[in-house]
Amino acid sequence: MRTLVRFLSTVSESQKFIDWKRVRFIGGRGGDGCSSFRREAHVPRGGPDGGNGGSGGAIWLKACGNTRDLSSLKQPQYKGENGERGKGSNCHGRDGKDFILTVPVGTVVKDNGCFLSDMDSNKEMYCVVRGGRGGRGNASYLSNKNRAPRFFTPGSLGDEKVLELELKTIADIGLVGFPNAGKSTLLRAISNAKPKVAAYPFTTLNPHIGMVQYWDPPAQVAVADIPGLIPGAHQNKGLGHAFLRHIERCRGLLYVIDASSDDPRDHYYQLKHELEQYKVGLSRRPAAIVANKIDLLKNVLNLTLGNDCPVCAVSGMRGQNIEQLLTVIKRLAQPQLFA
Ligand SMILES: Nc1nc2c(ncn2[C@@H]2O[C@H](COP(=O)(O)OP(=O)(O)OP(=O)(O)O)[C@@H](O)[C@H]2O)c(=O)[nH]1
Ligand SMILES: [Mg+2]
Repeated sequence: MRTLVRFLSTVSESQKFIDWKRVRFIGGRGGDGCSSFRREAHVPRGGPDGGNGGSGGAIWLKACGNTRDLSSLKQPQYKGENGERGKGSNCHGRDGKDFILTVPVGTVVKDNGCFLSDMDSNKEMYCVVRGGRGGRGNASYLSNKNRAPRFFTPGSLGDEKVLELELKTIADIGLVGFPNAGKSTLLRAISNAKPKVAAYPFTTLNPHIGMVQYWDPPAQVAVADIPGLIPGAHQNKGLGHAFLRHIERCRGLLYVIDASSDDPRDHYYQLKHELEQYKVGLSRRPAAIVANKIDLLKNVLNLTLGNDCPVCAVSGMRGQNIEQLLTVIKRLAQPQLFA
């Protein structure tokens, strides 16, 4: 995970982040069997010696912690290697090589919307299509009834599937908030990630993951920063909808609110509403409100926010109350430690 984070933080914001792809996979064709007879001086009736064809290569997906998104799958179609034909002298054809494509950890494989696999751990492999079987050579048909078979079977075609690959980032905690609320500033303050921070909305265009390190007891918590949501995000307004899937798997959520805005309480309820509209039950995940930018407030006590989850008033920019925020994150990510 550490390498992933170091890798992610070096990726520029402008680079396109591809988290959905439809790809055609075709397994390699099996090699045909061979029809041949042994012909050699002083060996009368040498008999059938046609070898079997090799099997076609399969295509595998491999989850890799160093892969950021699905942009490495550049082609619309991938084909496994064909198996070789069988040859005379009982030579079997070589099997087609398997093809391994790397995808990021958290890739979900679907066939026409039907779930096939969730590649949620590093180095996990999933076979998307198998290659075809090699055909039989005429030597394999030799029997007492037929001492000179001439027939052979052709190799069969490999599987063919058009699959959807969808990346759902894996993190323990997700930061959700309106643009400019200070999500990226907070991620910089608590973790090793370095997302861009600027005073205009939609600075963050791609999800970022930061690792928060704890020492007592030693633990790491992955926190995801996604692009800002706007009202109507669940209907694909702004950048929201496309990125909400990256917080679907989070164990806990942090609603980051700009405490200096006119109605922070309303922001909180709007965010909850967006999450619930996107996926039923998402707004009921264990959560905390992070009231950011308290350095801009004259009196923090006047701050009114939702009363259905804990509130943590911080200033990401000044580093105020960050210790308290770290405790809240730990509690959300690892409730067993605080039971
Ligand atoms: N005064 C003050 N300003 C802050 C604080 N946190 C963030 N900011 C400022 O708010 C602006 C937006 O911060 P970002 O961290 O980029 O906000 P964001 O939520 O990631 O924004 P998007 O990526 O656009 O959704 C920047 O100019 C920050 O310097 C804070 O605690 N106090
Ligand atoms: Mg940001």
